Amino acid sequence: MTVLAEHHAGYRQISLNRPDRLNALNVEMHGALMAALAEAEADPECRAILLTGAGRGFCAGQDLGDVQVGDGGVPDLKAVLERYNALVRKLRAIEMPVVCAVNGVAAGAGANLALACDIVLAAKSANFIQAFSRIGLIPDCGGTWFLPRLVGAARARALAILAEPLPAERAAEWGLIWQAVDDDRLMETAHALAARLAKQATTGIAFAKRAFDAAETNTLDTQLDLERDLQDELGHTPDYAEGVRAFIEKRPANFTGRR
Ligand code: LHQ
Repeated sequence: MTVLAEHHAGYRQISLNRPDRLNALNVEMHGALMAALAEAEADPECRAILLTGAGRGFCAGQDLGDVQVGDGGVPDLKAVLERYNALVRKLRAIEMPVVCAVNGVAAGAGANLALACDIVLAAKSANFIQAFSRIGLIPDCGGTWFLPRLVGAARARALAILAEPLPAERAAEWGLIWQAVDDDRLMETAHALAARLAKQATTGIAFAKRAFDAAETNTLDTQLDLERDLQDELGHTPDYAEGVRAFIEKRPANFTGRR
C-alpha cells in the first residue's frame, strides 16, 4: 500500500508510504493519494485531513526511477505533471482543512505538495529542498506560484536556483510554513490540530480557502463582492446560527460542518 488512510474521530490521516524511497511519488502512489482524498471528501464524517509521510522522510518528490529519460527516449514530463497538477488542484479545492505534518525531508514536488496544504507543520529536523534545479528543471507542483507569495521574490528565486535545504525553523521564520515543532511532538501536535479543526465550522474554513485562492487574481472590488456572497451563504448555515447562539449563551459551540 503506497498510501495509508487511518480514520480518526472527524478526520483522516493520509500517509505517503514508500519509506525506502523517502516516499517519492510514482504512478501508483499518485492514484492511491487521489483515491484517498476522494474517499475523505465523500465521507460526511470526515471534516479535516492530516497528510504526512511514513518513515524518515515526508516526500522526495517525483520518483526519478519512474520517469523515462535519456537513451534516445523522449521523456513525457507533461503526462507526469498532469498528475501533480491534479493533486495540487484537489488539495486546494477540497472543502475541508488539510494539515500537513512534514516529518522529514520534503524535496522537489514533495516540498510543494506540502505548500499546497492549508496549515503546514514540520519537524525541526525536516528540510525543504527545491531540488528541481539540480536536475535541470524548474519548481513545479505550484512551486513558482507558492514560493514568491509565501516568502517573497528574493528568497523564492534563491531557493529555486540554489536548491539548498531550508531547515524547518527557518522555513517557519520566513513564513513558508506555519510552525516548526520538536520532532518527538510533531505527530501529537498535528493530531491535536486536525481534531480541533474537525470540530470547527468547517464549511467556513472551506469558503476561506476558496476566497484566499480567488484573491490571488481578483481586484479588491471583486474580492469584496466575493466575500459578501460567501458570507451570505455561510449566514444560512446551521454553524453560523450555532456560533452566534453559543456566543450569546457563553458556552462552547457545537459545530457540525453541515450546509
Ligand atoms: C529516491 C528519490 C527520488 C527515487 C530519494 N526518486 N528514489 C516532475 C515531473 C517529472 C519529472 C521530474 O520531476 C518532477 C518533480 C520533482 O519532484 S523533481 C525533483 C525530484 N526529487 C529530487 O530530485 C530529490 C532526489 N532526492 C534527493 O536529493 C535526496 O534523496 C534527498 C535530499 C531528498 C534526501 O537525501 P538523503 O537523506 O541522503 O537520502 P538518500 O538520498 O540516501 O535517499 C534514500 C533512498 O531513497 C535512496 O535509495 P537507496 O536505494 O540508495 O537507499 C534514494 O535513491 C531514494 N530516493 N529520493 N526522488
